[in-house]
Amino acid sequence: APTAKYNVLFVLGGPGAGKGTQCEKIVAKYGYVHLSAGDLLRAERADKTSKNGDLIEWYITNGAIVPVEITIELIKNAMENTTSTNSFLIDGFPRNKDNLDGWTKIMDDKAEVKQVLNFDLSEEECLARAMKRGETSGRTDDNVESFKKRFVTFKESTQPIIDHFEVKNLVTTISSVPGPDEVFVEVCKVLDNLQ
Ligand code: UP5
Ligand code: MG
Repeated sequence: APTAKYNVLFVLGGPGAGKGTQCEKIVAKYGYVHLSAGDLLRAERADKTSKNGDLIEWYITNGAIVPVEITIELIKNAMENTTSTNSFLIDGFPRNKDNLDGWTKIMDDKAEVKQVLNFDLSEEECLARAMKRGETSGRTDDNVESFKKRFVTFKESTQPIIDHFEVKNLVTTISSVPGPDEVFVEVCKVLDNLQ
């Protein structure tokens, strides 16, 4: 029998805009499985048996986007290894045209993108939050130099992907200025209307 397609929500927004924070809340209330592309890449980088560790480290530290062949494999494996649900939050992906083309090629017939949540926060606020988190995160890209590169990449490469989904009427943009609980109220309005 044909299996149902995966339900996917993409979660986008600038570096430090609150994607991961809101995804945790969505998981707790709605039971999606959260796949952060950045977390998957950091785990792969930490895996001593991976041949891609050094390459991933270079891209992350430089705020650049890892070639999609690597990222899509990690996402696809994580989806296929999940048995509890077929609904996924994909956080921080697709970030550029290479990512989108890779997704379309590998996943388009297996997954339906129901919605794109776009968390909106100014560069100044994103920087402030990332630097504060950097005091404890241990992330090699939570420093001013890497952050500036991440933000340029977001504006130049990721915003056009958000625009692409906007044309398909799939995007809801939510301000990340208020506190996490207030932002989540707006997220719930979107998710309560999805089926
Ligand atoms: N915070 C959160 N919400 C708040 C609120 N409403 N009010 C006040 N504070 C709030 O939040 C950041 C900080 O802000 C936290 O301290 C939080 O408590 C506070 P977080 O939820 O972590 O924000 P998030 O948007 O998830 O920030 P993150 O740094 O994870 O975003 P990035 O997009 O920069 O990082 P990601 O992990 O997605 O990617 C990292 C790198 O991996 C990329 O730069 C790239 O090099 C690589 N990558 C790829 O190459 N390909 C991919 O597909 C994905 C990643
Ligand atoms: Mg994150």
